[in-house]
Amino acid sequence: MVTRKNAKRAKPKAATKKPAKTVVRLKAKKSAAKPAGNGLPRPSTKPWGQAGRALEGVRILDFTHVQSGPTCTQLLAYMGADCIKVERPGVGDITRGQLRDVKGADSLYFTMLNGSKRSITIDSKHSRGKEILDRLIKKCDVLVENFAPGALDRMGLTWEHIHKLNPRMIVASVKGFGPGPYEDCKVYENIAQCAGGSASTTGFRDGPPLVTGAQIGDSGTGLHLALGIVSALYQRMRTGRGQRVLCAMQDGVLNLARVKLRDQQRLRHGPLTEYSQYGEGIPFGSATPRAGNDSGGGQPGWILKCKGWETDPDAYIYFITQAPVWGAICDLIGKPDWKTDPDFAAPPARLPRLRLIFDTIEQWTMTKSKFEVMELCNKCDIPVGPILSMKEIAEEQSLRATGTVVEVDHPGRGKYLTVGNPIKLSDSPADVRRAPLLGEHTEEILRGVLDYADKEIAEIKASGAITPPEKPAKAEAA
Ligand code: CAO
Repeated sequence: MVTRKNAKRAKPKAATKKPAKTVVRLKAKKSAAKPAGNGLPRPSTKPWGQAGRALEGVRILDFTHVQSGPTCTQLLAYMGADCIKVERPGVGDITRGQLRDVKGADSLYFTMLNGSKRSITIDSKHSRGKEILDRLIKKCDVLVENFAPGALDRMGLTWEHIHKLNPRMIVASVKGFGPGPYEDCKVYENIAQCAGGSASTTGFRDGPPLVTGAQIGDSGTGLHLALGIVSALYQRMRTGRGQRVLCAMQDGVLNLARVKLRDQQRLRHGPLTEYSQYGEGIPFGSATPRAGNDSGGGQPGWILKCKGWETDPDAYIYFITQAPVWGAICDLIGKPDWKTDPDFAAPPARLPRLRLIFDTIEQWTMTKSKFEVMELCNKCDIPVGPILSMKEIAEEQSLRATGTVVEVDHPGRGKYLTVGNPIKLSDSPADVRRAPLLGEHTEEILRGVLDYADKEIAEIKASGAITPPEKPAKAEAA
C-alpha cells in the first residue's frame, strides 16, 4: 500500500539543495510537483475512473463463510481488493450446497455473496496447510473471519501468532455477541435480529415479534465490519501496525435499530404520540412496542392499499403525511377543508387522528395503481414509495443501469443476477465478477502470490493439504 513514508520518499531530493542561478526557475517549477504538506500525492491527472480502484493493492485473506463475513469481503472485493477466499478442500463454504436451485451447481446463496473473489482450498488443520496459511498471512493485509467463537484459535491462528508473523495484519471478526455472558454462542441472522432489539419492535402490536426480510444481522454486520477494516487500514498508514476489528451481530443490529432505543427513553416522559397506538387510546407499557407500519420518524406514515390489492400482494404504497406538504395532500385526496379544520390543520392535532387520516387517504390510493400514486404525489412533493416486489426489482432497468443489479455469467449455472456495489465511488468503478468455483485459483495463488515452485506445488498436492480427503465430507444440502 502507499504509505506516507512512500509518498515522502517520492519527494524530489534536489529540492533541498541550493540551486544555481540559472536553474532557479526550473527548481521553482519542480517544487509544484512535490507532494502536498499532508503527505498525499498530487491529484491524479488520469481520467475519472481510470486511476485504479479504491482498494487496489489491498490483499485479503478471506476466511469467511455463510453470510455475514462474505458480504463484507465481497464489498471490499468490489472496491478492488484482491480477496482470497480460503475454503475447506472438497467442501468449501457450506452455502455452496445450501438452497440449491440448479443441480450440481453452486447455489445462489453462495454465488451472490462471493463475487469478485478468488478461491483457494486449504485444509487449515493439516500441517502443510498451516504452513501455506502462515505464508498467506505474511502476504496479506487483512484476515477476515466469522467462525464460531474460538475456531480460529483452535486452528492455531491466534492474534499473537498472526501478529508475530505479520505485524501489519488487520484481523477482522464477526461474532454473534461481544464480550459478556453470550460471547461463546453461535449466532445466525434471526438470532441477531432478536437479540439486537429489532424483532421486539417489529410487527403489529397484537401479534408476535417479527424478523425482517432485510438481513440486518448478517449483511448489516458485514457492512459494519467493512468500515472497521477500511478505518484500520487508514490508521495503519500512520502507525504501521495492524489491529483487531470486532463486530458483534447484536451490536450491529442495535445500531440499525437505534431509533427504538430512542423511543424507549422517550417513554419515561409520556406516550409516543406518533405511534398509532396513541391515537387509538391504547396505553403504552414499559418497553418500546411494536409499531406496525408507523413511521420511525417525526413525519407520520403508513402502508396503504392501491388499486388491485385484492389480487396483487404488493399493490401497496408507503405514504408519508409530511407536514410541509399537508395542504397538497388535502387537495389531492379531495379534503381541502382539512387545511383549515382545527382537528387536522396542525401536526399535533392530527396525531390522535392518524387512523382516520390514513383510512381517508387510502380511499383515494385505492382508486389508483401504486405507480400512479407515486407520480401524482411526487408532482406535489409528497414523499411516497411503492412496495416493490423482488420480481419488479429484478426487472427494474434503472437498477441495472446503475450497476446495483448486475447479471453475471457462471460456468456451472449460466447467467444469474447479483446485487452489485450499492456504494458508488466516482473514481472507482465497482468490479463485479462471478463467484469462483471451489479451489478455482488454488494453483494460481500458490504460484503467483506465495511463490511456490512447481515441485513444491506437486508435493503440496500429494500431501493432501489442498485436496479433499479420500472420502470427501458432503456439503449439507438444505
Ligand atoms: N480447513 C479445515 N477446517 C476448517 C476450514 C478449513 N479450511 N474452515 C473451517 N474449518 C473448521 C473450523 O476450524 C471449525 O472446526 P472446529 O469447530 O473443530 O474448530 C469448523 O470448520 C466449523 O466452524 P464453525 O464452528 O464456525 O461452523 P458452524 O457451521 O458450526 O457454525 C456459525 C456456523 C455461523 C453459527 C458460526 O460460524 C458462528 O457463530 N459464526 C459467528 C457469527 C456469524 O458470523 N454468524 C453469521 C452466520 S450467517 O447467518
